[in-house]
Amino acid sequence: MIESERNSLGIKIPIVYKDEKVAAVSSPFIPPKASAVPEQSGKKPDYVLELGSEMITSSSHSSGGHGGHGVPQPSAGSTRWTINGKSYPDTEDIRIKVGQPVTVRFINKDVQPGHRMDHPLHLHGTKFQVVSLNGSRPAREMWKDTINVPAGEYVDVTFAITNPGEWMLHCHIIDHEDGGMLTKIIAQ
Ligand SMILES: [Cu+2]
Repeated sequence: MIESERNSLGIKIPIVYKDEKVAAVSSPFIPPKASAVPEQSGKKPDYVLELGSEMITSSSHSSGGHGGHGVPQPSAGSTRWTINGKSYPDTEDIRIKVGQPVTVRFINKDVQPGHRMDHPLHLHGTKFQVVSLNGSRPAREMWKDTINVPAGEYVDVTFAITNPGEWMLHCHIIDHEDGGMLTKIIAQ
């Protein structure tokens, strides 16, 4: 920002330098209270979602047809991105009860030679606790709404949805999302 713009906004920040030694002070950061979902670490997942992809051939394209959903059909030679082998809108909904904690495992099986792909999974409507990275508990309590699932690895997350409705769960890479790596979580 140039000086005149700064003046027009009325911003004045005086910076005074002093040639003095200042004693080190401890950080005012206070770690938040633990809010882990109880009994989730080490629990078997309620849902397992395998992430993958598949090259669309002209035959798979012509046989696929789910027109009427308003979803643009991918063309032959492009990639279909999948959850448990299916692309949205054919992916299976996850139906859960409002307020009930569920654990979902994302397994990234997108490991074909020359096509290893990470998938950053993003959940709408709530945050989730990361309870396992490849079967190991994270070193600290970890809450996110997006978690990268590296090729060949798996991640378990636990969440409870407090607002009823349909919430999207999808890869945050737009091509992957548009190509079908999306499902709905229906909380009732
Ligand atoms: Cu992806």
